[in-house]
Amino acid sequence: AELERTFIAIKPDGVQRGLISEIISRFERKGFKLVAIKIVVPSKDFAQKHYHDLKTRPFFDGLCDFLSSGPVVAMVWEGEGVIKYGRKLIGATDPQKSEPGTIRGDLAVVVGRNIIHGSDGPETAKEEVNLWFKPEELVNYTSNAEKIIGY
Ligand code: DAT
Ligand code: MG
Repeated sequence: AELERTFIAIKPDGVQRGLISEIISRFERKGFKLVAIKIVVPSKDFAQKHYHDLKTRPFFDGLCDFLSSGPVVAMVWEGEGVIKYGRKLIGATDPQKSEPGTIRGDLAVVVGRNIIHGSDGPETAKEEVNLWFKPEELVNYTSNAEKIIGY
């Protein structure tokens, strides 16, 4: 089966707070498969491309300044239902409304510093994976675990 992929990024606040391994481990333990990862400081222009859907929002400029303010860990995760379930692992946009047990619910406090990004649907997932990664940066492999996990 053609496996679903999503784009996940640990934003500069998550990186600076030492939450890289905590965040990766939540996706890894769930059973999703990491197929691309790198650490980059995006330019403001790049951040504007990433968040282009939000360009009319009042917080757009501050959001793009923030995303480009430091290192971001960019990843692609693969697995059955990973786009939608990845959003569940992440929790609601505003950490005040994210449930405990979610990444934002457990680890973040305010909406402008919510530590992680995840694609919100199949179209944006494709778009974001293509924006952040070249095709050759995505690794195809079989993990020992995936047959046991069930995909
Ligand atoms: P999400 O990141 O959950 O997909 P989004 O796409 O609506 O949320 O917004 C992108 C980011 O913009 C979000 O992670 C944090 C910031 N943001 C959203 N709403 C905001 C608001 N009302 N004030 C400040 N920042 C906001
Ligand atoms: Mg979004």
